Amino acid sequence: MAEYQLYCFAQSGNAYRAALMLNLIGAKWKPVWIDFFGAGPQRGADYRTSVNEMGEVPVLIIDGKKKLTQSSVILTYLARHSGKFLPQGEDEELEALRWIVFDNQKTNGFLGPYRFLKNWAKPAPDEAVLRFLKGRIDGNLAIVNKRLENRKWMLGDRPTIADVSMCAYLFYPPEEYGFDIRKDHPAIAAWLERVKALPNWAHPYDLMPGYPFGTNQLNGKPFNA
Ligand SMILES: N[C@@H](CCC(=O)N[C@@H](CS)C(=O)NCC(=O)O)C(=O)O
Repeated sequence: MAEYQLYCFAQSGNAYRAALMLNLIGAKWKPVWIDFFGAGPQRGADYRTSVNEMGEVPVLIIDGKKKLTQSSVILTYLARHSGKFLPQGEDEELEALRWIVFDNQKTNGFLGPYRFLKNWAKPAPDEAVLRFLKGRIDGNLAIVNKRLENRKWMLGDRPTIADVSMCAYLFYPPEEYGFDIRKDHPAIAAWLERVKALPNWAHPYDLMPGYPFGTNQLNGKPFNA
């Protein structure tokens, strides 16, 4: 089986999609810690030339040769190559893509910036900005909750990459948001329990270095690259 390296950091839900998928398919992989909040290499010219021209994580390196970026692309590649969490047939593929795009833009696309502004942005954000984002988050999560009221998984009766993508920011602690997604959206809460029960599931802070904040530790334990 291929060996993988994943450029990531603990607080990144976008990177968590890839880290979780690697774990769920039982891949041999190692995180490469990006000091996103400190030195911020992703903003430098070097990173953009030699790692990712988009200046982002996640970046997946396959067997030291092939490189992929964008969590949706990484999930698609890993599903195709492992045969796991793979949507079957054109209709399911398109349906998975539809929810992954919705997720990237509307659910995690708002949750990510909201959580960043609330916890780490300097200077602190304007309350009106947070209120606007929270309104969008509530509306968009309600759409996902409704979808899950009569389905076990995003596409139906089997977990796929649409689930791995959608859960990206939802396992981070409620204290980091200042609201409890599970309490507000019961169908999402039940689905998150199903995701959590998948073999090899792990919390973002146990998969990617950078927690506690400001360290390169793996959830309080030394991390050896
Ligand atoms: N659509 C991308 C989003 C990736 C993304 O925005 N990653 C953030 C970290 S969570 C990043 O690297 N941002 C670069 C920066 O803000 O400097 C994906 O799904 O991979």
